[in-house]
Amino acid sequence: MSTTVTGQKSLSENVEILGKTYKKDEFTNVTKNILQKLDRNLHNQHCHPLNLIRKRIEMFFYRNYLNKWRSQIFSVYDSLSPVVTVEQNFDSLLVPVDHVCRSVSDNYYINRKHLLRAHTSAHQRDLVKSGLDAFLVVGDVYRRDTIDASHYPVFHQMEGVRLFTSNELYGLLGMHRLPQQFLILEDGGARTKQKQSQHRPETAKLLELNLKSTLEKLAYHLFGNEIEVQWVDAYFPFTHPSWELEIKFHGEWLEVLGCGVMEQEILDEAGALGKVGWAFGLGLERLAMKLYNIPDIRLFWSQDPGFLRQFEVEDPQTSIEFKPFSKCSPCTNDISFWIPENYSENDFYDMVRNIGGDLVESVSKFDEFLHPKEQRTSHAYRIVYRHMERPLSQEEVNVIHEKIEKTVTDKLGVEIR
Ligand code: FA5
Ligand code: MG
Repeated sequence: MSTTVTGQKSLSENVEILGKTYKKDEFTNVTKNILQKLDRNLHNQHCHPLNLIRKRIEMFFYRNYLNKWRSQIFSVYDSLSPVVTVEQNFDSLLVPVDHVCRSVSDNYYINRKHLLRAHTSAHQRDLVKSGLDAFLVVGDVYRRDTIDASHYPVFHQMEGVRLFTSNELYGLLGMHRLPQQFLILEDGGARTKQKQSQHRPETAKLLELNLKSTLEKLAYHLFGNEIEVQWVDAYFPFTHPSWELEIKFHGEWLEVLGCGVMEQEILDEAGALGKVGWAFGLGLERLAMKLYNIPDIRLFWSQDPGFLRQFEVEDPQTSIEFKPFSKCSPCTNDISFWIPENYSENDFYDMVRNIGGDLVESVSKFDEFLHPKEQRTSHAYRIVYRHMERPLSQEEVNVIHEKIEKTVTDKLGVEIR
């Protein structure tokens, strides 16, 4: 027997995920709690807010991007397996072998070859290879991240990719019948802050303008013209140049997507010779929080009818303002301990989430202290517990908190102060 999605613990060497068996190794760090999320498919659940918002976005791309025969150019993939190879998630996207984003402390590895995708970009290369020029991918993604109102270890992304031939791109300026190689510089010009070496400056600029205007129009389509947006320069190994889009949410800037001009090497590798393209990856929860005024990212996982019923509408374009169905007060408990040498903060966050489940609203480090004589370090964390649907008693919280103390002592080798 093996550890299955339903979580029966056993002694075996294998993990079974979505009907396939994987051999565990020293990389394996997927938890039962995380594997249970694979069955949920919130983005495909009728009338779930993540389903409504993805439909709104798809509608935007279907209506506004048509070919000369007036049929839509974008196609949508929403059921690709979240189990991907390290090659798909990182190598195919030119992520350097020693890049920190590959580490076991940031990802959910099934074994050294497989992991739960950390982003929908993991499918870019394969879909381009299959011959597509314009597509959207919707799916659940997994990251060992901090926990707060806008971060959760499982969330949903939508990836968008659009490729252009020379005529398609320069056609945007009304220029047609250009030679195909006009996009690409054969002699490889210089790579600068603004462009890749193979791209003409005009090619890079046109892609940037088309990408940014597409995403700004999408933001106005979702939120209306009053929305405040700003572009921030960014870095991704698979795009250059790259940007992030931020929107104002509750008075603060919230990053909602990353994007950029696709690295030509990826396109060439995928066989899209002579084409250039842009790509973006957006966070569906972040956009839905803004659109429906949902205050906490954990609410998306609620099965409470008080939550789900508010989104039962025929037409995804219907405007909905989420009304909190209860405001139960939180319980706050602190935990502090001396850390051992090989301590990883994300191991601690995972353990807290595993034991406390969705009762854990946030975990934050509020103190770090190096003992001058003993030369050892202590960390202090504040854990906020809150139930979304009913009040929690301090006794109930203490039981969980003590279990956390015991488990981190046993498993992480910390010493409670
Ligand atoms: C990426 O994941 C890139 N793959 C995006 C991309 C695609 C860039 C294509 C270029 C081309 P990033 O790690 O910034 O980038 O995540 C993208 C979005 O996912 C963020 O802007 C945010 O909206 C959302 N996001 C990231 N982490 C979390 C989290 N822990 N919880 C909820 N949403 C998150
Ligand atoms: Mg980012």
